[in-house]
Amino acid sequence: IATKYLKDYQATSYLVDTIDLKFEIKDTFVIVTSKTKYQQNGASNSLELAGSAELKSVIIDGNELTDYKLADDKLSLNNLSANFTLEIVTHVDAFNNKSCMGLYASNGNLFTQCEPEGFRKITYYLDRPDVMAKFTTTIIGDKDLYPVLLSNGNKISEKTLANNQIEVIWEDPYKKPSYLFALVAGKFAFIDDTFTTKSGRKVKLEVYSEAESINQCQHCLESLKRAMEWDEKRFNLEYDLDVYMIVASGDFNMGAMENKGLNIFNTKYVLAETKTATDTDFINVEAVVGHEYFHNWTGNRVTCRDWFQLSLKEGLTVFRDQEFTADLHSRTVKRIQDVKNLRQMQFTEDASPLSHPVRPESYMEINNFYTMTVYEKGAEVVRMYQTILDKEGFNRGLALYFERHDGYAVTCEDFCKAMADANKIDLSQFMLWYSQSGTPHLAISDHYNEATKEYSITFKQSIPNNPTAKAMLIPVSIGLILDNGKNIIPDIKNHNTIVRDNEVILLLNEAENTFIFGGISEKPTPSILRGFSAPVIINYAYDEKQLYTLARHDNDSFNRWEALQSIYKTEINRIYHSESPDKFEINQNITKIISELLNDATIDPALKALSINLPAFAELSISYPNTDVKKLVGSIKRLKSAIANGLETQLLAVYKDNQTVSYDFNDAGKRALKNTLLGYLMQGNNTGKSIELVAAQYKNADNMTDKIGALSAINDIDSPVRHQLLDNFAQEYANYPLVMDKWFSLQSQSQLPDTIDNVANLLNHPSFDKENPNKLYSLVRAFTANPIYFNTDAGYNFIAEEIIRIDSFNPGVAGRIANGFSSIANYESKYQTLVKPQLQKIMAKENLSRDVYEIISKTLQ
Ligand code: DPP
Ligand code: ZN
Repeated sequence: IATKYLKDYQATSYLVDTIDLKFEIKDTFVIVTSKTKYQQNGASNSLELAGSAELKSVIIDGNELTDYKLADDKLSLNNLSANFTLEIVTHVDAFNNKSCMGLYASNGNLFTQCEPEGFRKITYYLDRPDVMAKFTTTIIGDKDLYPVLLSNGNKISEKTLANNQIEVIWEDPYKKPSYLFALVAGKFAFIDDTFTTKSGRKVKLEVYSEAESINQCQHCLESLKRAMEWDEKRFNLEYDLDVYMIVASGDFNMGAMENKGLNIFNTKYVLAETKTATDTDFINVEAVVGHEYFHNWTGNRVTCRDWFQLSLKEGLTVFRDQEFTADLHSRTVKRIQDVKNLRQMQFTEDASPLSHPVRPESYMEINNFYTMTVYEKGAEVVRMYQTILDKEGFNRGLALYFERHDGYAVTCEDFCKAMADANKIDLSQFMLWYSQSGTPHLAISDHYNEATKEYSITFKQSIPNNPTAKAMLIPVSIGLILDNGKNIIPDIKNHNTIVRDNEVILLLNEAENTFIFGGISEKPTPSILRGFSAPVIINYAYDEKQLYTLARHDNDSFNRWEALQSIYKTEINRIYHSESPDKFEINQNITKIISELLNDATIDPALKALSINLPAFAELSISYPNTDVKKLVGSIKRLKSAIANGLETQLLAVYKDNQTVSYDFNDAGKRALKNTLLGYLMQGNNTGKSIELVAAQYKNADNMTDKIGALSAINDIDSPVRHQLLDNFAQEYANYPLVMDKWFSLQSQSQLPDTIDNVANLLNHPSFDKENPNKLYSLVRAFTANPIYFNTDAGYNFIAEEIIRIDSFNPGVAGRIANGFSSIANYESKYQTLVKPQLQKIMAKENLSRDVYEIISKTLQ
């Protein structure tokens, strides 16, 4: 299997002006005719087109070609003129396509997914992002089976043909790469609205879904309007077509797809209604709708030169959607959630054999690089530009980026250069964030000089799993706090610093940097990396008193949360390394500060919930080399139980205080706190009483958040109530596939000993669908995040067998599940010994996909 390299990039020998596509939907297949105008670009007169559909004919300038070369999914054409029109006919086996890539059927409707390389499953073309063309699409289908026929751009004609056929023509006036092409055909209901842009363009907004779920689409439509308004206000970016369509598909590999004017979404990110969706689902729908909408500028109007540059659009667009959520809801809560997610998912990826730079230098299968690193670390990289340049400077850079590159396919350097030029600064060292893999660590030491009243702090940067890495430009936001809790804005003596409003940002740029602050009356406590100003791990030897000072007095709300996390981590570490963990007695300062926090009426309940949430296994495991999985899971659990027992009365009182009478979305914070507390109570000694609480909450719940909260709380408890509630839930929601996904997920996460058998049996549950991506993610992939039961012989075997099964029809999903094996490299060696034969078994599968081959072979190294 060949590896592709960034350094080998070459422009194509021809470029495309226009492509006219015609789709004739037949009973068992689809005939696709593409008419493409090519023009020479350079000296070569040969052309290689990517494709894997059944090729029926090739016509150049009206003459049928018979001696073409077709091999390895490539059509080679030679001795071409400088300009020519190529007509290609293919037959696409859409109805048997289970890969959810290219043109495929889902529940009788047809959808496309072309990013990154699905277009080649439809026709033969220069299927790469730097070839941009104007698309016109004609769709012909049976009026009863396919009353709705959609494609990109504006609809220019619709007519009825003979034999109950309809023909619809769409024209997209904007040049685009093939990965943004989309087609939808089938039976749908829709809801609509309009949005008038700030320059007065009236845009039709339409959300399509199957008729039975159309009443769950309103939140999606409202979210779209909020996104359009926000992008105008925050970034001065306006929508550019007459219509914006979103169509929901129940079979979809990813979250959603930003096809020009015609987004196709996983139902998971469209449907949201209080009875069936949690508060988190509501926020996620809004965020993903925002994300895909924001791609219209960052991705579509300006796209990527090649797939190595994927983060150019994804990192930037994730940053934009994070800001959208932060502006509409709580900024601190959003930041904490994003950082938790980054630490659990991206730091672990970057500490694993699959570690790669934000801009990878090579790949076998680009589908494997839609990763946490490209997306989430990429978003942190974009956020650092804003931290260094300030919002105004960042917006100037973004404006210059669009001014220079609108309508083009560009690189991460082009983005960096726009930021640098618009602000007249040199950002060349910053580019290392795109090329160096691994999470930087900062070893920090400090010194206070009583005589001079100077405080100095020294940072040594390194990337442990990337020892040859060069020193990077790292913005570290810092504050100093005195023993009385006073936050001071220090008088800084170095050049490499930014002082703005209440913020001091130190710009680290060497292997070791020292910063000196003058006029400090006593040895202060440093509040380092405020707001998580860079995606790094800091090591500073805080003593206990300092952590409590930060947790109580830091002006930066993120770092108050962070200090509590450090307090919990210290305690978990004490349990983990204790000779007799059974005799563990909790440090009373912990229960005291949690008690204070819960009593503090000035703190938002959502933030309280996050503040008492302990760090997750995945996040902690990377700081325990050769992790003893059971011991670490047990240590976290022990701390949780100790908190529950130490504060039982108060937890119960606060639980009751946060119950709400009738559902209001704005009470989401209260629900989050209440459900977190229920989880705690369930881990305490008074199980009988807690089970009653769970049962009552489940019974009285008028929303999905509280039902799931009750089920999660009891999910690890071996009680008949757990079974009753799960059964009840399965009956009530049998007809709601997305709700059943939650049910499958809960069971695959359970810490009860029958989990493996149960998960294996659930594959045959009537509500399960062995070919549906959401189902596979919710049961099979979710199981790889169950530390206790996945990391067993039976657990590894189950996942290996599933990967082999799924690889035969959907390599994209199989690859995503295969990612689950990568974290084992960091665990005790017995786990590696156990998993090895399973990985070898996968490698031995006949016709193993590139997707799985790449991931497993790298994991085995
Ligand atoms: N480009 C999509 C997204 O992240 C993924 N296919 O929005
Ligand atoms: Zn995206």
